Amino acid sequence: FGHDGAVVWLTGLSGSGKSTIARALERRLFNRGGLVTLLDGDTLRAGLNSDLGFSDADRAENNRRLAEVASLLRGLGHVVLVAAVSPAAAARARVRTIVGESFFEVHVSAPLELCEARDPKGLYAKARAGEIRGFTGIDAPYEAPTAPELVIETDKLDQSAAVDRIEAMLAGAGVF
Ligand code: GGZ
Repeated sequence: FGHDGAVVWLTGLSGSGKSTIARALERRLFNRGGLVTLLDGDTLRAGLNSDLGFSDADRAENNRRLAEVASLLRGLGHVVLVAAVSPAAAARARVRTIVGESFFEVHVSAPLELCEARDPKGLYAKARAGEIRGFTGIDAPYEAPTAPELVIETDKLDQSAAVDRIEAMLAGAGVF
């Protein structure tokens, strides 16, 4: 029935707009009758991934678990939206392998200065003050994707245009 499953993996800096875009896309696909699930890295850290911190190994494990859950749901026909910083190229390559088919990597991109100016949770300020160590973009690396299926520049596109682009990508691939 309906549509095939897919995994849309949104990667980008904290404050780049991943969660906002994912929530808007979730609503849009749901309103079109889609079976859609949002897995937000930050939210799942409260439960499934509550044993994990922000070391490279823990982030890789966090990303692996998100990919495994996304893959299960994709198999049930869901369009799964994953929003996670996922800063390491190697961890994202593993994620792509775990999911296999119908995987779409979307780089939600904005200049660090803009993410830092947005600072929705005040985390950049804490990182600058040295209260948080190993914060992505400040004193931990973000390895930008080299061959993502899509790049969304949130300093240039508003939320609705960003969601349009992702919908068009899925439509172009015959997913939904
Ligand atoms: C990056 C951190 C950190 C550190 C806490 N580095 O903007 P947010 O708040 O809501 O999203 C960030 C979230 C990152 O969790 P993920 O599971 O997406 O990350 S990863 O894929 O790297 O495992 C941020 C908050 O948690 N946060 N400390 N040190 N982001």
